[in-house]
Amino acid sequence: MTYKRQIGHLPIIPADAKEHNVVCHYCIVGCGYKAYTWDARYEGGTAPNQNKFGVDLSKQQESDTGNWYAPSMYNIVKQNGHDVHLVVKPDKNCVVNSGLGSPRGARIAEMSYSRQRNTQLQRLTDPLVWRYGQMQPTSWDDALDLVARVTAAVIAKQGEDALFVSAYDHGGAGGGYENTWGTGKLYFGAMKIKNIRIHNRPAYNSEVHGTRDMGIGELNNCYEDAELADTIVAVGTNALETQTNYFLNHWIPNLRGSTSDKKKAEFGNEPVDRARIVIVDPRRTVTVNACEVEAGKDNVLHLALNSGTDLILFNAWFTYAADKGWIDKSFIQASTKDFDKAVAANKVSVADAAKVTGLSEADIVKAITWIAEPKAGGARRRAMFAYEKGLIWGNDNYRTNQALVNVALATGNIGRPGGGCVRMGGHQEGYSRPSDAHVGKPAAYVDQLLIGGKGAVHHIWGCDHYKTTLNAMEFKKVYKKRTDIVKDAMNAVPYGDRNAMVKAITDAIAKGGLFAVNIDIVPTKIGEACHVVLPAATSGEMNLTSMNGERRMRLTERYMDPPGQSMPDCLIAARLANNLERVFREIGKKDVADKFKGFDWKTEEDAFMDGYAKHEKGGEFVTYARLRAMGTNGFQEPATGLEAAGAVAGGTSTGASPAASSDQQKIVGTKRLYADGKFNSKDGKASFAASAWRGLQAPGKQAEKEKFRFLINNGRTNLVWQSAYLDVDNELVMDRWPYPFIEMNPSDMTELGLKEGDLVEIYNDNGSTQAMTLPTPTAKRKQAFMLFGYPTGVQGNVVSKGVNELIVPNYKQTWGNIRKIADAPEGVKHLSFKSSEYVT
Ligand SMILES: Nc1nc2c(c(=O)[nH]1)N[C@H]1C(S)=C(S)[C@@H](COP(=O)(O)OP(=O)(O)OC[C@H]3O[C@@H](n4cnc5c(=O)[nH]c(N)nc54)[C@H](O)[C@@H]3O)O[C@H]1N2
Ligand SMILES: Nc1nc2c(c(=O)[nH]1)N[C@H]1C(S)=C(S)[C@@H](COP(=O)(O)OP(=O)(O)OC[C@H]3O[C@@H](n4cnc5c(=O)[nH]c(N)nc54)[C@H](O)[C@@H]3O)O[C@H]1N2
Ligand code: SF4
Ligand SMILES: [Mo]
Repeated sequence: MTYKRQIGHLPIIPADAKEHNVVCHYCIVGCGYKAYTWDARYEGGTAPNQNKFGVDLSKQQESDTGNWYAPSMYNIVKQNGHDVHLVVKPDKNCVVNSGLGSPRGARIAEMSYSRQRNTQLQRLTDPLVWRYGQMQPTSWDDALDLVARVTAAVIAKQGEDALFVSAYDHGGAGGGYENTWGTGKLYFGAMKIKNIRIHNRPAYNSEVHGTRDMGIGELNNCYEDAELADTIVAVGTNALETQTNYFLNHWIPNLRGSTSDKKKAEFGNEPVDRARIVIVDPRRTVTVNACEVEAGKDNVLHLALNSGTDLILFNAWFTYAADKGWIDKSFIQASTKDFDKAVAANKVSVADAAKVTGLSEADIVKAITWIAEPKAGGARRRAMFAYEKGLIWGNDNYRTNQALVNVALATGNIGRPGGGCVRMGGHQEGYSRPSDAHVGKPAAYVDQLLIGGKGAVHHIWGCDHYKTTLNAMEFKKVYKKRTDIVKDAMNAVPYGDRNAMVKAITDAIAKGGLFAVNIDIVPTKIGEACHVVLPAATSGEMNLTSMNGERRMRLTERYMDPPGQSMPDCLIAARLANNLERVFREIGKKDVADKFKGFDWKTEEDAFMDGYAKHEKGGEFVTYARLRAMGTNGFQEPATGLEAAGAVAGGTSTGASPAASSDQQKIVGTKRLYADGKFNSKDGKASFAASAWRGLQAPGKQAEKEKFRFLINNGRTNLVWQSAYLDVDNELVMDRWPYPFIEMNPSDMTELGLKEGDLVEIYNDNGSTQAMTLPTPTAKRKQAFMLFGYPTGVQGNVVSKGVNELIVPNYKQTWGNIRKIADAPEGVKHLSFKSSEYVT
């Protein structure tokens, strides 16, 4: 019997099991999986013709066989109303992960809704409305009518600016092209909503305006570039834990020196070495540890800089490379502009950068030497630059992003094999929406407007600000007060009297109340404040498309029924639009009602064909049928044409017209962006940026740093996906982390009288929260690292409201004090506090 999973025997996948393409719906990497389903009344056998693997399972399989699956990859679910066995296992033939799973993706099956096996019974199955003092189930018609009437009444009286929206903009679960189009067409097409924010930041903007404004999209290379690079530069990304199989399947082979054949095939006579890696992170991560073990310490340079000082480091590299002439002059000449201006504006000495960053001058020089010094024989060194939340949610985000791109551009590393200057990524991507130009730049700071009493109705799609926003304590305090005003008013009228109910709600709004609607797959913390909760279907329960960090687009096929009455988000958006149209017509606003036409979709495929296929670059070549045929490898966006099936992938387009083509034709994609040296600007040139250092930029951060003793660095860990929304009732994760950990140096703990597992309070002028101590000998003194977004202790409570001039938040630079609350409680006593570092 597997530990706590209550499985004594796993059924053999029969030869006739249905096979579905699946892309892991968690992180950006988008590993390929296959879902196998078959009737729950039978299983396959050990003979080759009786099982899906076609092998003799009565014999011992080799150690890295693909002919097995783990208990976490198994469940019993409903498919078209019938019980079926479900196995979701990594696909060996997917070029992204080559059969690797991760502690998140390898659990897709057991994290599915199953009444048969009691997994994810927390899932929302019916629309819920606030009725008689609590949330009660109801029909879609009833719930949508209430939402539409209140929303329409508010818009009719106060205009669209009174409708506030929070919505994901990503791919994977709680996203995807279908669902971003559904929500986008509703809020940016039928309406022009201005007070809207994205799931992970308090405004509607880009995380990476910096690179985009230089003419360079942030996902410009392919995963193979990590196998071809001479040097990988990893900034604020803990890739082993957060982009796991990209790291394991594409970085590690190069760091081990096992990609030489690929390099020789690509680069011919250039000297070929195993890769070296520069890691920029104030903290020693397990990624640093893994690189040291796999590449040897001599090939790893960890620059543990002072928090938030990346910008000046990059400017020092840029200055040094320019001085030495370690730059790609012909590329700079042909494809860029403003190089000389940027060199002058960003000039900084290695000595000055060393002072600010706390690094040694020698290490700064060593890094740029690894990045840019020409190889023996004069060949250009190929460097790949990868960054994520340590930069994106860091100090002076816009300019720091630009300062890094400056270095990549100057060294000729964009659009070339073994190069790229890219986001590592968070979720997969899946953005398809009408123009957001009306939102403006800088966009509205939605959280602060809500805190300031603005907004009448709030629609929240698949995000939980109570756990994940900044200044979260203040946000929750005000949000609860405002939504309670509406709840109290709703309690005072009979639910069945719709006119009286809508009047009571709008009167309460006039008194500072806020009417809140949450669309999610499980009950959330912010959902507790809401008046209507609508149940969404998610990946695997609907057909869903998205792309990964190398723009690889695939279709995850529906392999099971959604729980109860839940529906895909795009169809919820469409039904909401239908109801708004009806209500506006009823109240005599025909012109407004007409704007909500065009939402007659019956399926998610209708939403896809209305959105992606019509509006995205190359979308005319992309259909569900073609994606299905292209399996877990799909194609890399943008699509450029079609070719006959059986032709070599990656070839050039035959120019076949999409109309004349059959579903058998393959979609031709784009391996790297900007391979032709042309960028996203009017003249096709990328521009260098002036990005001089200006200290801790966000208002209040410097003062906070001076006032409080500990850096409260924060982020992720391998086992936990995001705010643990699927894990709250799950033993695997909650057993390991009943409380969010806070990594602390053991000497700091001794000073504060703390032992391992003790509960501590973290506090500053923004708020307070709690965590469990995790002694970490490699942690620097006074530098703590806390798990973010956790249900039993929200790190965002102590993050200030300080943002940059484009309203991009700065979660990482947070300072606070720490004090003991209690000895390790019972739920913590069984935990291991051993180091997570490994040695070989
Ligand atoms: N302090 C601090 N704060 C941070 C960060 C940090 O590093 N430090 N990082 C930020 C980042 S990068 C991110 S991405 C955010 C995450 O912030 P959120 O997006 O608010 O957090 P998630 O846990 O990803 O919440 C996703 C919600 O979507 C729901 N969901 C899942 N699938 C579906 C679906 O198919 N349909 C619908 N409708 N809902 C679905 C889940 O149940 C869950 O409630 O946090 C940000 N906040
Ligand atoms: N296991 C797991 N994987 C995930 C997720 C998850 O929840 N769990 N979430 C996904 C999502 S939505 C996202 S956005 C990504 C995030 O992926 P990452 O960005 O890799 O994750 P984080 O842990 O938020 O932050 C990365 C590192 O930034 C460092 N950092 C902090 N301050 C600074 C600084 O001033 N400079 C530099 N250079 N580094 C700094 C932190 O020490 C941390 O090690 O992960 C994705 N993958
Ligand atoms: S690395 Fe990311 S995409 Fe791959 S299995 Fe893990 S969570 Fe899923
Ligand atoms: Mo993210």
